[in-house]
Amino acid sequence: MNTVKIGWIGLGKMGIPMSQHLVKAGYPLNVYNRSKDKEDAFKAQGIGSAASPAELIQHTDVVFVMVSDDKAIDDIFTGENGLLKPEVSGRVIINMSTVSPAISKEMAAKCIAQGNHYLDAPVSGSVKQAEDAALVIMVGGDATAFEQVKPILEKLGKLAMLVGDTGAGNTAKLAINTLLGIVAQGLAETVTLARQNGIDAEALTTLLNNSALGSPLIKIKGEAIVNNNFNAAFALKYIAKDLRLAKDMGADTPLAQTAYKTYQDAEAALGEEDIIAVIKHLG
Ligand code: NA7
Repeated sequence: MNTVKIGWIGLGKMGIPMSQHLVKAGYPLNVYNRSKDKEDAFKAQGIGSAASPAELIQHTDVVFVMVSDDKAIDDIFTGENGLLKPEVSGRVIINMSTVSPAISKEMAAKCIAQGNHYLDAPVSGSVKQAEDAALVIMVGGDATAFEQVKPILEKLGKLAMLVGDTGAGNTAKLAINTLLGIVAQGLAETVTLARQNGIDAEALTTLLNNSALGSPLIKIKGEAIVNNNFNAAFALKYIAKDLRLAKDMGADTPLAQTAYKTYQDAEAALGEEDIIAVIKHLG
C-alpha cells in the first residue's frame, strides 16, 4: 500500500484510465468531476469523491488535473470552491491537461505563493496509450517536486521527462501536437487522393504501413479510416484547440496554420469525433 494520498480531478476519456492505474498501484485515491455521474463507477469501487476541488485538496498530498482547456483550469483553480481556496500548503499539483504555457505560469505563481508546487505535465498519446500506461509525459517546473512525484508519473506512462521550467511541458506538448495535426491531415489527404483515383483505403494503408512512412499513428488512424470508425480517441475539437494555442505562441509554422484552418472549419460538424474524421471534411 502506498501512503501518498492522491486526488484526481477530471474523469474524461483520459482521466478514467489514467487514474485507474493509480488505484491498481495501491495509492489511496479520491476523485472529483464536474459532472457527478462520471464519479459513480469510482464510488462503486469504494473510491472516495469530493464535492469540490477545494474539498479534494484538503485531504490529499498530490493532486492531478486532467481537463479540457484553459477555461477549465481557471475554473478548477480559481473558482468559488477551487483548488486555491483553502489555505493548505505542501501539496504538489500536477496539471496534465493540454493548455497554454501562459495559464500554467499564472496558476504556478498562485500555487507557489500558497506554499504548494505546480507541475505542468501534459501527455503524448490518447486513450489506448492511457489504458496501456504507455503515455509520454513532459514536465515543466521545479526539479525537486518532479523527482518527488516521478515514481507516480511512471505508473501512467513509459517516459516521464522534465523539460524545463513552468510551461515547458505545455510548450513541448504543443510542438508535438503541431506535428500530430499536420500528419493526420496529411494522411487524410493521401487516402482521399488515392480513393478519388481508384485505390481504396485498405490497399493504400497497407502500402503505407510497409513503407518508410509507416508509424504507429499512421497504422492506428489508417485502420480507423478503413473501418469507418471515427469514435474519438482524441477529439477533433482538441486538435483545433491545440493548433490555436500553438499559433498564439508566434512561431513561423505555415503548415500548422493551414491545418489549424482545416480543423477549425471541420469542428462544428465533426468536433466530437476523432481527429482523423477530418477525412470526412475533405470530401
Ligand atoms: P474529455 O473526455 O472531453 O474530458 C474533459 C474533462 O474536463 C471532463 O472531466 C470535463 O468535465 C472536464 N471539464 C471541462 N470543462 C470543465 C470546467 N469548466 N470545469 C471543470 N471541469 C471541466 O477530454 P479527454 O479526457 O479526452 O482529454 C483531456 C485533456 O487531454 C485535454 O487537455 C486534451 O487536449 C488532452 P465534465 O465531465 O464535462 O463535467
